[in-house]
Amino acid sequence: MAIISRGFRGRRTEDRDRLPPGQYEERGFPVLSAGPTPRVPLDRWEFAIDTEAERTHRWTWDELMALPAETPTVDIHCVTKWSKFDTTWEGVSLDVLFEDVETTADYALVHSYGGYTTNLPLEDLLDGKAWIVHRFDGEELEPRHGGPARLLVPHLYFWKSAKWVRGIRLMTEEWPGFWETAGYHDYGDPWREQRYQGD
Ligand SMILES: Nc1nc2c(c(=O)[nH]1)N[C@H]1C(S)=C(S)[C@@H](COP(=O)(O)O)O[C@H]1N2
Ligand SMILES: [Mo]
Repeated sequence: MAIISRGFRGRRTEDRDRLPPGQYEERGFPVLSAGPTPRVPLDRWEFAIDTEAERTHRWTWDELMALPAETPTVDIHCVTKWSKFDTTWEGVSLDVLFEDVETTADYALVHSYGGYTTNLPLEDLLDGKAWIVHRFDGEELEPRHGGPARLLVPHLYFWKSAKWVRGIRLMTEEWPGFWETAGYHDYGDPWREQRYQGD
């Protein structure tokens, strides 16, 4: 029995292969917030994409909820060295939100209620790589973890997954966000251990 289920679940060596360099596996869910948790009532919540041509695409909470949702299960990696395997989320793929957005911009600056920002190439938000999530582990996303909704970009260090997400500004040049301005890496690939500028 045990042997069969191990065959399905993957061997321990495979679990080790899921850990990027310098990371350890965390079973809890630490909270890392650079400031207080902003509270935004859902009837005043909105998400917006602003293009480099000054066009704005907006969604209210109800409009976001009416879009087709996905339930990604992903590993997440924080630059403070914890990784968490098989986290389960529910939310809207950025591919859905970008469907009608016309842009030639290469960069995105994500901004949050509360003022947090983070930058990444636009292509890292597309093709099934990123979501606006509002549920975690089958429950409403807790405010301290970014509720009502946060960005989820699991292939980059978790500081790119902006909590309390409010919008995305598209830009022709890269503009560093909060941690990137403080010396963290502009891209932040955990597999290449891009923690700080120059890594
Ligand atoms: N708005 C906002 N988003 C944020 C942060 C923050 O301070 N403010 N911290 C980032 C960092 S460094 C990490 S590791 C994750 C932590 O998410 P968690 O608190 O849900 O674990 O959120 C990221 N998103
Ligand atoms: Mo982090």
